[in-house]
Amino acid sequence: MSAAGSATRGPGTATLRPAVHEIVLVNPPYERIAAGYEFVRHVTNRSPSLGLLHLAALAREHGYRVSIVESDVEGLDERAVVERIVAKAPRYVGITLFTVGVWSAAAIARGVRNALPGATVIVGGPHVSSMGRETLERFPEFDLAVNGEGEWALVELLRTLEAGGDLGAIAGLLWRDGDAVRENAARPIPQDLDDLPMPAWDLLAGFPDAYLPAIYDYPRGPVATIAASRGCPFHCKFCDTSTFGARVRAYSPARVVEMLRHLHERWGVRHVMFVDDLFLASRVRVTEFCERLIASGLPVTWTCAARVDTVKPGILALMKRAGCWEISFGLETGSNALLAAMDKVARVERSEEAVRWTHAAGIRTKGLFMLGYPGESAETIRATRDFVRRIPMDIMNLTKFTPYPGSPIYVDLYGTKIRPEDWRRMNGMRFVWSPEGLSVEALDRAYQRLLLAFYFRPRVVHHYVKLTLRHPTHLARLLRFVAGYARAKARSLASGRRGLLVEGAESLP
Ligand code: B12
Ligand code: SF4
Repeated sequence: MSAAGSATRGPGTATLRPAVHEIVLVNPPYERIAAGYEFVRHVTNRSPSLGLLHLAALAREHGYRVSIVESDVEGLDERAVVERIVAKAPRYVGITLFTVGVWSAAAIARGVRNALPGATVIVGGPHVSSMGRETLERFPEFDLAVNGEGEWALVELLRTLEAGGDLGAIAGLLWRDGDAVRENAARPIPQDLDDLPMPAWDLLAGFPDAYLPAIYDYPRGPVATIAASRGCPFHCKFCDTSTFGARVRAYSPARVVEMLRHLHERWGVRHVMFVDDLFLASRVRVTEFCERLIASGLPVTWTCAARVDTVKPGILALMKRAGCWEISFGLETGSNALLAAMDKVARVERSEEAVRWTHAAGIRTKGLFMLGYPGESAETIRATRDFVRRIPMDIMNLTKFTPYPGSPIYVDLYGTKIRPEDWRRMNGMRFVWSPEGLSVEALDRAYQRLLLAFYFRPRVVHHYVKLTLRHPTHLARLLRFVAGYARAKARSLASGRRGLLVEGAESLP
């Protein structure tokens, strides 16, 4: 099948190609902050899509003109994103897809297609890696989809499109052949990450200041993210590992330090968040990284995520010396029965030991928990509450259990049945499913109570007061949040409304 026949449409194509080599990469809007609650933005996470930064860097290196639209950070809704794209009249539009963003991405693609019938819309990202075929079948707005890691696939695809070559020959591609969706063989997994250029941070509007993580999740800005490795060999049942697969591959420690140096010297970055699934997959690599970072003298702190069974006092002490500020652990629950049901290897006792060791090393700990996993009950919720109150953890992150496509539990719960109507609700902040014996309402109440049980204690409050005073950036964000809340409250009182929600605000099913 030739590229010209399948991926481009309409007779007007040739005249609507003012910039043949331009691609606009889009992180669609995800935030569904109801009108009236906009002040919440002052404290939420504004990290960019690292995937788009990687794609942009390699495409640029191959001669394409690339721009990036970070919708939420730039405050753009779907209509504004379409206007931004149309103004550039690109030949290609690439959209990154999380499950929760599919509908929004489809609305953007529709708008682009209407205004620029010659443009080709390509999608990729975690949702495509698990639901590529279903997504193309359901959303005719998307022309092409790339499965898995996208850097080399995108460059090959753009070249093939321009040469009118054979789409059937591009590994990892899903494409349309008349009414049928064809899925090519998977791409060999790239082994050497050092081959990749540095992420194209210079293409982000307002980088680095506009891209702060959530309040209290970093000591001081500016902040940037890096994925120093890809892949995870474990199979926790709630986790979608379809993009990077089971084999862990990593940048060399020297290259990671080079990235930190670039971020610090070029952009003044003072804190880096490593977003690897398993930063501590290799103790040898992390040891070398820490030693190199210490030797470099760079004044940069960092955070990472680790499994509880990969930390030991020795490596923690070294990480602390190298500037590690916080480690996130997937603790999930205080119930061993639930940990077993999730196919987690570690048990509560090991989690507790890891948190204590990390705390003793002087590194903050963030516990990632979920509520509502199959098997959750009043008893397991109590066990989690007791657990979070007894361990010396600093931040508790509680998500509402969501069976993401691509995770083994999705198949257990839904079989092979696709539930696209749930996709747009899958942001980890809504229960789209509840275990037997517990209603969504009961889970919502338990959710509030668990967070209060952890945070409203003298030790934790004292910790946050200290943190706020030591790092005034948080104080500034907090004050903007409080001022925004006060303004919203005053407006709602003045208009005779009882709540902050502005009428007509979007509500999801
Ligand atoms: C950092 C991170 C975040 C950050 C930044 C998100 C972002 N926009 O990138 C924050 C904290 C904001 C976040 C939030 C959420 N996240 Co998150 N996040 C991650 C994490 C840990 C790393 C992502 C990353 O940077 N990877 C490295 C880069 C290089 O990879 P990448 O972005 O996937 O891009 C590559 C490919 O996907 C592909 N690609 C991507 N886009 C495109 C586009 C085109 C056109 C092409 C051709 C290719 C392509 O090529 C890229 C380069 O190889 C992943 C876990 C993981 N292993 O990926 C979870 C993960 C992506 N998150 C997940 C989820 C569920 C969420 C939330 C919905 C809920 C939650 N858990 O908090 C929210 C809300 C989403 C949102 N955007 O607001 C799931 C996604 C599952 C799904 N099917 O949707 C993941 C996979 C975790 C998991 N294992 O379950 N997340
Ligand atoms: S939760 Fe962490 S350890 Fe488990 S499969 Fe996902 S990335 Fe790997």
